Amino acid sequence: MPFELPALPYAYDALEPVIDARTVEIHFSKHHATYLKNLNTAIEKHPEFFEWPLKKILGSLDQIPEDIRTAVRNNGGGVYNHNVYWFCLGPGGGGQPSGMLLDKLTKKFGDFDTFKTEFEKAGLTRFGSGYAWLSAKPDGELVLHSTANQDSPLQDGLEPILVVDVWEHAYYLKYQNRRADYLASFWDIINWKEVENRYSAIK
Ligand code: MN3
Repeated sequence: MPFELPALPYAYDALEPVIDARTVEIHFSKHHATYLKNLNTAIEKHPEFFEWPLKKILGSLDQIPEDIRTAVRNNGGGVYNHNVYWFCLGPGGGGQPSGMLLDKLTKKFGDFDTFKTEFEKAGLTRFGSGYAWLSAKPDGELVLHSTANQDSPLQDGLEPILVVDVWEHAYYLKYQNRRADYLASFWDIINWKEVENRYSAIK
């Protein structure tokens, strides 16, 4: 069975005014959908990998046949990374996490505002296209990092908790070259409940 995209869990205009409806529509229905189409086209050459969960594929790229490995890395990452992105966001978001995640963030960064500053810096300093992530090691330790292009934390054995897409297609219609403004506004649409659930699930 080919891979499929989950339905976007809200309307295209639900992230306004932080992300405009047109950007969400193009990002989801064109960019994200194209990664999916290209992933399926690549896997069709070795259809036994349709049996593997996408997470397993991205965490074991060395087991993927060489003739499709780069296509799977780029397009499989493109599918998976955007899945995380869309589900970390939502209308009525913002504020800050609670419980164990807030506790761990405070231990790691000193306070929540310092974490925000460091996360924005990771997004701002990712040269070219990519993502900034809050990920977790298998033991729960939080890791702040960024990846290039469509590379995924799964390739490094990390579990993604929160992500911001800093490809220009994620923000250019509204923010043009002002990636810093996009990153500063991003906090208002984070669905912390979902992010907390992602973190709890690794335990
Ligand atoms: Mn994108």
